Amino acid sequence: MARRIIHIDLDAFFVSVEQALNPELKGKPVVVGGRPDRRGVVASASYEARKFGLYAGMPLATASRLCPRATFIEGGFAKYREASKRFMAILADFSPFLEPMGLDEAYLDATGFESIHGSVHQMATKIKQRIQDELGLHASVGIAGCKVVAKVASELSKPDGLLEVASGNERSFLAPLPIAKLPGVGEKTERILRGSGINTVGQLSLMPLSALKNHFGAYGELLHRYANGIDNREVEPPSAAKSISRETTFGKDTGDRTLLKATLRYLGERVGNTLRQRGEHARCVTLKLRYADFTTITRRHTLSQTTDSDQAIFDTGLMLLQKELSPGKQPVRLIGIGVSNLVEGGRQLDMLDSSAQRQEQLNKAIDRIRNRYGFTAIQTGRTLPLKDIFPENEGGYTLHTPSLSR
Ligand code: TTP
Ligand code: MG
Repeated sequence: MARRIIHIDLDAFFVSVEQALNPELKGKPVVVGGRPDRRGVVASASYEARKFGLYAGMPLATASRLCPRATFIEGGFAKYREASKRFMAILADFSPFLEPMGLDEAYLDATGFESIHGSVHQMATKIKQRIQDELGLHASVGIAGCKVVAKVASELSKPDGLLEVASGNERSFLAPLPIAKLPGVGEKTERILRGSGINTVGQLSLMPLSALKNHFGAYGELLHRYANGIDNREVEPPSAAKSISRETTFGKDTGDRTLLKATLRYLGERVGNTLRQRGEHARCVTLKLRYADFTTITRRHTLSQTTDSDQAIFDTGLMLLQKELSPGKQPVRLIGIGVSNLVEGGRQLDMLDSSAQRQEQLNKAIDRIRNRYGFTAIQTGRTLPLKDIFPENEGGYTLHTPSLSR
C-alpha cells in the first residue's frame, strides 16, 4: 500500500507566536532575535520582513539597515515551548504516528486515514484550521509518499500553503527544482554539484549512482535516492524509536558463567538506571553476545508487561543467556543488554503485588545512592564477583569499552 506522509511546519514560528499574543504586530515586518543595536542574528522574520530580504541567521544590524521600520523583539523561549506543546497535541489528535522535529515541525503518517477524513488532503485542511483557530498560527503542509518529498512540498507551499504530490509523481515533482531545495544539499554540496553543471534535482537524479558514490561516499547514495524521490524512512514516534543499551568487551574471552552473569547484571542495572532517570518503561529486552570468532548474535524477548526494574531486565537477559550457553559453545568476547519499545511512565504498579512495590522502592533507593555517590557505592549480590575482577574508577567499573562509563 502506498504511504501518505504529511510534513507540517509552522510559518515564521517565533514571530507568529508574538503576533498572536500582540495583534498590533500582525501584517507588519517583525523580527525575533533581539534589538537591532545588539550583536546577534535574526531567529525568525515575518513574511512581511522577508520581502525586504531578511532571513534567519542574518545579523540584526544588517536586518535593521534593510528594513528600518521593522519591529525587533527579544522573544521568550517559554512562550514558544508552550505553543509548540499545544501544536504537537493537536497533531497527536489526528494520528498517533507522529514524529516531532524540533519545535514547529513534524511528520505524520496518514496512510489509511483517508476513510476517516474523506481524503488526506481534507485531513490536512482540518489540521491547519485547528491550528489557526486554537493557536492563531499558520501552518504549511506537504503531502507525499515519503518524508523527503513531503518536506520539500511543505517548504514550497509556504506561507499558509498545502501542497499534495500525487502518488507516483514524486520524481517528476522534484525534477525542475534547484538542487538547494533538496534536504541534505548544503552550501558546499551545492557548490560542488553546480561546478559539474548539475543545477536541478532532475539533473542530479540522472547522475550515475557510482559517480555520486565516488564523489560523496555513502552520502552520495542518499543524494541519489532523495533526488529520485525515494526515501524509506518511517515516521517514528519518539518513544518507539528509542532504545537503551550497554555492552562491554572482556579483556580476555571467557566462558565463566559467574563472570558472564555478574557482568550482565551490572550492565542491566546501568540500563535500568537510565530508564528510570528518563521516567520510561520498556517492553523488550535484548541480549547481545559476540563469540571468540566474532560471530555475533542478538536475542530478544518481549515482556507481557512493561518494566523499569533491574530485576526484570536482568531476569530476562539471564533467561536469554542461559539458552545460549551450552558446554560446546565458544568463549564469549562481548556481552551486552538493551531495552526497547519504550513508553513514557509505563504501567501502574499492581497495588496488590507487594513484591513489585518493594522492587520499585528498592530500585529508587539504589538510584538515589548511586546518582549521588557513584555506581559502585552500592552493590547487588550478583555484581559482587566483579569487584575482584575489574578495577573501580569514578564510581563505576573500568571495563574494556568506554560505553560502560556512560
Ligand atoms: P523555521 O521553521 O526554520 O523558521 P520559521 O518558522 O521562522 O519560518 P518558516 O515559515 O520558514 O518555517 O524555524 C522555526 C523556529 O526556530 C523559528 O521561528 C525560530 C527558530 N530558529 C532560530 O532560532 N534560528 C534559526 O537560525 C532558525 C532557522 C530558526
Ligand atoms: Mg517554521
